Amino acid sequence: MAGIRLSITGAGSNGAPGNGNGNGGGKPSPTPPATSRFSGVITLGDSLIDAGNALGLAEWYDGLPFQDLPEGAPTAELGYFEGRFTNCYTYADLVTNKYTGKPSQSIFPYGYEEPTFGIRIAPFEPEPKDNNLNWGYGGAQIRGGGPIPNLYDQTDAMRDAADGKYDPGALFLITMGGNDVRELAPATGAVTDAATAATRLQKAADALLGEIGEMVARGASHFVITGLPDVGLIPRYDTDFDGVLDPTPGSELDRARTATQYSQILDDLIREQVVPAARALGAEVTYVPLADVLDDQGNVIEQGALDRILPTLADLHGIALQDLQDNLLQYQDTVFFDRIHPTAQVHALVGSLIHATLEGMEWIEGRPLASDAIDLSFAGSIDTAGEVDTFTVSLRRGDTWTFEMLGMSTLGIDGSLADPLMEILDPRGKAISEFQPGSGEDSGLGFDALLTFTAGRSGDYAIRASATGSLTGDYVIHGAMAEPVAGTSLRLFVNDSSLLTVG
Ligand SMILES: [Ca+2]
Ligand SMILES: [Ca+2]
Ligand SMILES: [Ca+2]
Repeated sequence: MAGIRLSITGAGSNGAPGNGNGNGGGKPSPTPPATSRFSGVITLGDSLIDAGNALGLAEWYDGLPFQDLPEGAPTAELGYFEGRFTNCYTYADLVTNKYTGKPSQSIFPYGYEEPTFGIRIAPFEPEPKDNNLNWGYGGAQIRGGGPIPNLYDQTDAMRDAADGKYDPGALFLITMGGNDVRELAPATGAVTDAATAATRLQKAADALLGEIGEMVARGASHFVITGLPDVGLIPRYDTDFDGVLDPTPGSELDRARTATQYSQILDDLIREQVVPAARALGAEVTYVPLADVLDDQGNVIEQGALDRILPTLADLHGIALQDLQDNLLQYQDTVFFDRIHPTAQVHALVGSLIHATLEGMEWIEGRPLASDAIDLSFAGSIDTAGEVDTFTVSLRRGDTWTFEMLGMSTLGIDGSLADPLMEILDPRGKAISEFQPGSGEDSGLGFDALLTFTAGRSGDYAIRASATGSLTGDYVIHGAMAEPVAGTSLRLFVNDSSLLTVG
């Protein structure tokens, strides 16, 4: 921005009055949030939320070819992140981290029963007792069989670990059903006819309600249930990789449309039957649709999470929204990490929507600062849980500044911090609490932070950059002054561990 004179006067600690945290950095003290609505977050489901169970299972099977697992094994060699079916944390991890200060934690091999004989493979494994357990497996169905634990198997193991009693203060997050649909409308192999599929999907919905009912009877009282994704959108339906769903009868387009139709049937059953019935049992249930909710005429009556984040993805990738919506298969890399699963960026964006919905807060998606508006930028990294990086800027009273701390939600780069946290101390060392509307730790895109405030006095302000919970990763901070004022000067102090660029 023209008219701003920057002078970088040094690095390291500074003499700002009342600011004893000038050089920040390197104090690992991850703490759960001081006030959390939930005492824990327990996850059940499939590859969208798996935190490493399917990978553990694939490695245990050893001789079993990985392709026998419906999803394939999410190994690090293929770019998957710590057993997730994506390149960083999932939305379940990020919601769990909000409430417990930790991402979701896999439980394999606890409770896993070898399917041929029904014998537990790790009978002496201690019962996991943490408040962030994840029982989900990639490839899992609500009702299906096979070597992958379905919902019954997952709840059986969970019940054993909890000695039959669930924490009434915990949140139970459930994402399931996509694989039940995929089995009925696979990309290759026999497609199940509509009447049979309807019966099977009704049984899946009934099974889901049955398990939730048992969980409620055992003390569970808070649930967040995601609707089904539109399974027909997954690029795998383009089996010949030509970027087009071939329209010949019975071929790719037919299968994808059938998968969309079956997804919608199960989604409707969950929303219209399972959720109200669970509420009638006394449970507090938050339902977050992933795909659009349609009426009988096919009109959208509620946008699903994917449609709500597509404008962001379109903006970030410089694609017209309509073009992206109409040609998702061609632009699949904007949404999908592999040919089935979303990117970690999509997970972060969706996670922030789920979190805002749970909190009953407005979901604020402030766009990043335009590059020509940025007056200064820092890049840094939270390398250990609990680390805080501090940057000091000298501001003049009356000037209005926006600072944004960007991570996975905006940058979408492997290794990006998935939930940045930023605090600003005034020249007296007091945390600023008065920000303009639209400011907050998650007010940027997804979980990225965006704070706009007017400097109440002239002097050195400390920007304290950290992560929510125990996350680590890379970030950038940008600052922009609302209106250029001739003659404004700005001093920057940066701790040694960070890079500084001034633009
Ligand atoms: Ca094709
Ligand atoms: Ca946001
Ligand atoms: Ca945040």
